[in-house]
Amino acid sequence: MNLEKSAAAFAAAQKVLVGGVNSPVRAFRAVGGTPFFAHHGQGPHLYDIDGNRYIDYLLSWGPLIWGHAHPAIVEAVCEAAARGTSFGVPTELETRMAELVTAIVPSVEKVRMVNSGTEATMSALRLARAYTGRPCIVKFEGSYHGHADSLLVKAGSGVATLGLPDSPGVPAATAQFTLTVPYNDAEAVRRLFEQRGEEIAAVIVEPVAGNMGCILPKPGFLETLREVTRQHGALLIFDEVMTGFRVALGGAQARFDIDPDLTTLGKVIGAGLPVGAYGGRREIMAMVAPEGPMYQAGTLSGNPLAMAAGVTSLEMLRQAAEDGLYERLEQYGHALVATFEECGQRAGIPVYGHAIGGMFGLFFHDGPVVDYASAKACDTTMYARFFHEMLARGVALAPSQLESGFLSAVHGQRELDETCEAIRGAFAALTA
Ligand code: KE4
Repeated sequence: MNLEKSAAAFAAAQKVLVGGVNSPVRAFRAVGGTPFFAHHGQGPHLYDIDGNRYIDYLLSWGPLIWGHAHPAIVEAVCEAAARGTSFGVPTELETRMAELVTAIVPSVEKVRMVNSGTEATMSALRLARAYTGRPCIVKFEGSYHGHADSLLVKAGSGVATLGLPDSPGVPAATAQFTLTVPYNDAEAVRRLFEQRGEEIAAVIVEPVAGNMGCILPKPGFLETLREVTRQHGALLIFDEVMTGFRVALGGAQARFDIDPDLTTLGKVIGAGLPVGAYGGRREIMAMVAPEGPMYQAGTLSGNPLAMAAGVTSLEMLRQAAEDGLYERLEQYGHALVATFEECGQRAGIPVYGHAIGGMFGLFFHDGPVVDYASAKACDTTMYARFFHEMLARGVALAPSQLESGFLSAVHGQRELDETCEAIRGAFAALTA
């Protein structure tokens, strides 16, 4: 596979961009080799600057549930841009976005738009501390909620991929208020609350963990979080930046029938434009300025281009959900995982996988992956080899075992057949 232009581009990028990238996970450090540089995308395909075409399962790490350059989204963004790119005063597009979010995610009675998932989770934590008057938050080992100081404690995604200790620059005085427990360990959460419940403002959880590979909640795990937080007067925050509008139209909370107190969103609601949001029960959101005393702000929050893209994406999703989109996405994911597992077993290579809605996990691990400990036990060297064998066959997966794969509404039977053929070829190469 020819990657000459990407190699030259990466060399140039590294002279002026830290690590040659604007986000660490894009540097391919976990899988080695040179990251390919995107030239353009079209539907399920991503094209690099050397002219290679990939069936894309990275999809910008989740936002592109309508694939690349969907005509309706491109048209909406162009029309919005022609009217101006930002105003600094309210627009009706922001109201429309909020009406869609609150209609589709009923636990969110009021919402605030921000510009990234990090801003959303950072703001939700501040709000939980303001509302409860308590200092501590609980997160799960291996979960990633963006790079706010309080959340860079035993974090997943790039922090785990790069094997970083908890990031320098986060004062111990801050990190001490972040309590961590293993994902899916409901009893550990119950015990922690028995010991320190009166200090805990909130539990923040990825209801389907997507940042240590894709890991499903065990039966009863989310229900226990809801019961224990309510019992101790703490808030339950569902970080649905990745799962929102992806594992079901109403997100994981609809899928698992849990009502969190606060929800954070991002990715899909911007369809590739910078966006985030946090929202929840009316009386909690009333704490946020200008209604209440908790301050949070943003020059470009509710930006008209991001709102135009997001409103178009959500309105199309509402219709597509009625036509069985999420069931189709999950069937596609299950078929992809089944081929992966069949090939692994036939090759004598331990593999494990699963799919839920429009996301999936492929693990080089013997048996279920249920938490950070089992995710870290995966054969990351084998994953790296698999990643490159798939890339050479025109399929782009996440460049790390500790990330998830994503599907779009425009991945069809042809893409599935080509992907399964590539999986068979990759395993043949792994055992050659
Ligand atoms: P951003 O600040 O990157 O928009 O969102 C942070 C975030 C919050 N919550 C969850 C559950 C997330 O998955 C993320 C970001 N996800 C990573 C992918 N694992 C973004 C990719 C990157 O860091 O470049």
